[in-house]
Amino acid sequence: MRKKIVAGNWKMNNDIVQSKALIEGILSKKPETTATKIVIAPGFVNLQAAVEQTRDTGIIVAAQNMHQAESGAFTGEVSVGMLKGINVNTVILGHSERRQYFGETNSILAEKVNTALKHNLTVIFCFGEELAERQSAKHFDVVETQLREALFHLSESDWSNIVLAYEPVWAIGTGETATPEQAQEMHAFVRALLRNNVGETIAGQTSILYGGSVKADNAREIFGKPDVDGGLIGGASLKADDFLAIVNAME
Ligand code: G2H
Repeated sequence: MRKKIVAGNWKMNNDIVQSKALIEGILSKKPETTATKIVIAPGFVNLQAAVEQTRDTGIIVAAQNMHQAESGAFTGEVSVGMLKGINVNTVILGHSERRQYFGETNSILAEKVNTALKHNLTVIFCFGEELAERQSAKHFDVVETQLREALFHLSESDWSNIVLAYEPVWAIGTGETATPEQAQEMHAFVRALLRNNVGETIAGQTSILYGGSVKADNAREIFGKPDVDGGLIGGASLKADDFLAIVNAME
């Protein structure tokens, strides 16, 4: 059975006061038990407080990035050991904003994934095509290259710590969402890629999330598709009610 996951990527939003208030809002209204794993990804400086605030609640706290080196002269960066030291065991890697604004390539991401897995982190790995690539019908090739270059060297056991998140760049923060059919088509393509390149077991077990302008009013239809196992939510994860409505849409 694949895990159902709804993850909130807060991006560069929420200071410590806002972060605590948002978590409080989520905790006060979240269903007691849920089949869906709830993940939140606050900014680095708010992670430790978030881990403490969510202890024993079932909510998983993730980082939005980490450096590929284990330590060293990389001013301003955050290492895997720093995350592990505060009990952050999940990291988002490869978000299109990291690729676009911070020059993260598939090969850098392969290194980041290796470092994260070496230290037993779970990786939420983002990928997705840009608008021009979809318009020129290159989206399947682009996605295949992103996955092949960053992930297809992994062993079968490594894959148990990988969650995939398909985020078409043209749908991120734009208000434009892929149709449920477009999401399903790409998720099915990715699952077939996994089947052919990694194996049937991994293809059947790997959760593939959709991300890109998911909102309370479109989540149910997208999540209803057979190869969509949840969502990576940006803007709509910044209000507890909106985020929880999306979690409920997964149930
Ligand atoms: C895509 C998504 C979360 P938004 O980046 O990763 O953001 O839901 O705001 O499009």
